[in-house]
Amino acid sequence: MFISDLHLCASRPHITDAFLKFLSTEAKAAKALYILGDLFEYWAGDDDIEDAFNKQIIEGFKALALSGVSIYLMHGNRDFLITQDFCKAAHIQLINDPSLINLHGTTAILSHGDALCTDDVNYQQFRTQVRNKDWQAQFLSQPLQVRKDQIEAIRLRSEQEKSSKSATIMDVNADAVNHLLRTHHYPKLLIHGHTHRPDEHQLIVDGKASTRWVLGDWYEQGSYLICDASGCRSIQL
Ligand code: LP5
Ligand code: MN
Repeated sequence: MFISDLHLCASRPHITDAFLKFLSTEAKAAKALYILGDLFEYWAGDDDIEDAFNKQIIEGFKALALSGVSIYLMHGNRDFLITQDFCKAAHIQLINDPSLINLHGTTAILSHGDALCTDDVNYQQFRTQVRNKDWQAQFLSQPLQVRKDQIEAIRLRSEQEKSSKSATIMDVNADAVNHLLRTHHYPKLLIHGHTHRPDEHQLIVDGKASTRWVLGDWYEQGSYLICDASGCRSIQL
């Protein structure tokens, strides 16, 4: 099963409830659960695992993992500061963006998707800055509340800037998608989130067919992609 863009936070309790229910019911049937980024509305650092809301989520994952489901997490643009303390507590394995997996004999490439939005030049500059390890070390050296306040300021700025960006600029760039598929020897499947435009796109790159699955967000309602031996399909909760 594949999910992304849950944007979990204490101020959306109905989504938290839906997600915890998903972990204790549907997700138990999976061999593996892949979370392709933006699990949290934002993540300010692993010293926040003591927070009561975060603890609840960690316990949900732990119970699922102990029931025998492998859980994999990829960073999104909002929670790339998640590291081993969170993952160990939640019994989750952190995976790289992008990652290649064997899905019932078919190669799939997994990504959050933000790196494919290359037309969004301002965002890509911001991304380069905040993904820099030295920048992150300096940011994380500040007290938790100072970090949260700075993130709130960035969130405000991001929302302001997004309101003047076109939908096309904020979608994946076709050349970036083709380049990703080409450099990874044309996997049959690309699964990503980030754009909040759930869909199934058929592509031909250099004469080779691929399917690009875009996962939905969990703002209003949960959804997941399930891939079994007969193929992939999207399920609404
Ligand atoms: O997330 P989404 O889909 O709403 O929007 C993204 C891009 N925005 C972001 C910002 C996040 O939403 C909020 C912050 C996450 C916290 C990360 C934690 C650690 C970082 C700490 C920073 C202090 O990712 C948005 C894209 C959109 O996707 C579609 O792809 O358009 O990008 C923006 O709007 C970014 C602006 O274009 C550029 C912002 C420049 C800010 C410059 C200040 C940098 C100095 C930081 C020092 C405190
Ligand atoms: Mn995102």
